Amino acid sequence: MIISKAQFKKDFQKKMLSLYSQEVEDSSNSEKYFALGYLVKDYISENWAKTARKYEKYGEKQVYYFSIEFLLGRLLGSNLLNLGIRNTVNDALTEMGIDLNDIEKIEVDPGLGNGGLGRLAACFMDSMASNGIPGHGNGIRYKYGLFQQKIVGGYQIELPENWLRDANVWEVRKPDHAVKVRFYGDAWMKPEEDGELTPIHTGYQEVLAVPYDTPLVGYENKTINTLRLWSAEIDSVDSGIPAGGSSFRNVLSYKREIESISEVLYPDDSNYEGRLLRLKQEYFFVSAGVQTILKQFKELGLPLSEFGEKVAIHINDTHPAVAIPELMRLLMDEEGLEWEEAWRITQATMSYTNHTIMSEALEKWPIDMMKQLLPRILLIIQEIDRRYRESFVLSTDINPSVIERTAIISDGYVKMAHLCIIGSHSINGVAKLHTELLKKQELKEFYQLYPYKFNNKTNGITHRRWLMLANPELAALLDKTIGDSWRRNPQDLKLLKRYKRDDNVQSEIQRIKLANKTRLAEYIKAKNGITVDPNSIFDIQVKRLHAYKRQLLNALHILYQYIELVTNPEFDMLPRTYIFGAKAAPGYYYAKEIIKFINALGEQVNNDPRVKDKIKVVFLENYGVTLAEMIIPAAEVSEQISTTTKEASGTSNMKFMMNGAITLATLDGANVEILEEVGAPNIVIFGMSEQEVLNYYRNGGYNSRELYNSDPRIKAVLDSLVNGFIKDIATEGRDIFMSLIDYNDEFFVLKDFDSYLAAQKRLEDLYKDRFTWNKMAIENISSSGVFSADVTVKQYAAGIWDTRMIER
Ligand code: F58
Repeated sequence: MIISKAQFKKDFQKKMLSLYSQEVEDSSNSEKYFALGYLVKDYISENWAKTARKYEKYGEKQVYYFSIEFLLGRLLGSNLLNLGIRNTVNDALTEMGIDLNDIEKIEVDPGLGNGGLGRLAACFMDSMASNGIPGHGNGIRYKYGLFQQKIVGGYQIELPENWLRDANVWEVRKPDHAVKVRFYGDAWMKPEEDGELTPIHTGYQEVLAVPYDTPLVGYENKTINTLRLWSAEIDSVDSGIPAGGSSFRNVLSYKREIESISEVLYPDDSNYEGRLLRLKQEYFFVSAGVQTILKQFKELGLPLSEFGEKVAIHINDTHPAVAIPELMRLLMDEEGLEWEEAWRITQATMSYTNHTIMSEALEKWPIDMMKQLLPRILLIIQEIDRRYRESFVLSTDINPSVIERTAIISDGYVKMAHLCIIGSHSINGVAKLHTELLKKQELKEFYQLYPYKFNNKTNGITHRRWLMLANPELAALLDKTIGDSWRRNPQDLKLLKRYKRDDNVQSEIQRIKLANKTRLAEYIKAKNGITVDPNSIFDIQVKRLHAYKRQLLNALHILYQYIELVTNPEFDMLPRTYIFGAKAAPGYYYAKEIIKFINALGEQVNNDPRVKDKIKVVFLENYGVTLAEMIIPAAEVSEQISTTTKEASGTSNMKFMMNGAITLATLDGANVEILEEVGAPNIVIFGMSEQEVLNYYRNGGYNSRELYNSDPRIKAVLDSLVNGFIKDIATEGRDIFMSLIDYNDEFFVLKDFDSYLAAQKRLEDLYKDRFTWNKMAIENISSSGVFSADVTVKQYAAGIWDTRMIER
């Protein structure tokens, strides 16, 4: 979009007047944010409506990305950027004496996700719109996002994240598009006189699903797609009112029960009620979404048999898996199709991405719970399962035990990944290694049955948020050095390779990194009261806290250096600042203990004069998208140290690389492909190989106690967890010690310790030679283009969804 500064100023002043009846000069920053936000939304709306009309006119196939999480991050900056008016607006505001950065800071970062999975969905939304792919999101408008994390006395405290307290300028409530979702009741197949069976569902409770639409703005291409998030509301007092009648008290508690469906992200799943609520959430947004998609399709006037040619529904992890039986239900119960035709359409429509091989994360629902909550859906799943089993009756080469293991229903549970694989035409992993592991380990039997369904789509990130917005100085340097084609074609970043030895570019890269580090150092000082030296190495690990991600390995290495510093006069090291950011799931006790350990370690190291500022340990509270935008551009070392085979892909590894950090990594997830792209001299690899890890797991692990007894470094480090050397971790130190020794170190922290130490040393040696280090940084930036989500979504569009790009 093109707009002059003068026009913008006029529009802005007018908006301020109409919203607050006051002049811009008299307004607060918050008022300026809302005025600017609503104005930008006005700018967006024309093309939003036009995009929908254009899709309709050309009969474009639509993709609907179903995800229980969307971690969008703040939208003012990215919308201005993608509209192509950020510079104009910035200049105009500067002339009015207003700093755009101060205004952007007012926006609440909507934390509607846990981590990589939710953020991936958001990156894909940005990339689909930016590449003219007709792709929309479908999810839940949680009233409370992921908890706000506070660190008190070193412990994680969870506070509610009331992100909707002030208005959300981007969303549009569409009550006229509300739909009803049915829960509970009884369902059965009633035999008719003609021998047919009719599905009956009675005594259900109806919940109103009200959509809130958020525009997804494409980068300078006029495409505006839609993210539709559903909110649960009470329909009418007499629909499904519980026994006890409609007294005021009953209505109130009924209302509360209904609204709880879209109240919190990831309810506590340690009890039955919490798990039931999670299943309710899943069916709620899925049913609302599928109903709406079918209704819109019918408005096209095409036969239902063409549904799968006009609609793709993507199931992001198993949380939206009930989309499969739900589409079957609508096609059969509402549209009167036969099973076979409904099944053909459903399979053609659905595709599924797997994000983990951690078996505890593979969803399964007790049959009884599903029968209680979703009786009609269970009947359909049972029929899918029955037909699946039956399809093997005549085949002699399939072992019955394979059928039992791959069936959807067994051992009293409904296995959602199995439902996804059987009910979709495509299943993909999120990095090459991950997909290979699915094929040869976790889903091996399915792969043998349906090899043609399996494919890989390595994750990607949007370079617009993670480079253009997060690191404007680096973006400007790139424009100056290689032109700005990388903005539209991120793979053009490779043009930078030519400059890896260029003194000027090298020193600019170093200067920009220092500026970003200084900015982060100021934030750390303000938030944590810790003084860190921007000239020390900034070594960063930010991600969900999980044992397999091995924040513990990082912390134990710091502890090792600390012990050396205070006991070994010979020991020398470059000054380093270790920065952590991580939330632990509220019920994940061990992860919380590791947070406490890191904080206790920091408290002691940061205040021990013997350390002479060689080490600083910082735990930044409440890690999320906005914080990541400041942290990642300041990183020099990117810690990607998960136990090999456990991290499906990782995506922060790509963000760090794009911002010139050097990756310290195991050969896990997408790290393997980062190595392939950047080349061995430009990354530091350590740790066990995939084969070694798999062999150990097959043979029941290794003997960690032996290692403890034979490696004095490990012994010193572990002993200091339990002998009072690190203060204030009596319980945590003991538990961590036990997890590593008595419970045999499930994630090979000690097994990889030696190799990790050696890698850390190599890294330090590389850093000493600034020419080499800067060259490595440049190689990383210039090799990062293939990890743009633009590349990834185009692969999804061509290989899975069969959609066209209508622009570019
Ligand atoms: C992540 N999964 C993977 N799950 O761990 C990561 O390797 C991958 O890069 C990313 O997906 C994108 O593919 C992930 O973030 C969750 O957040 C779960 C959501 C459901 C509740 C438990 C956490």
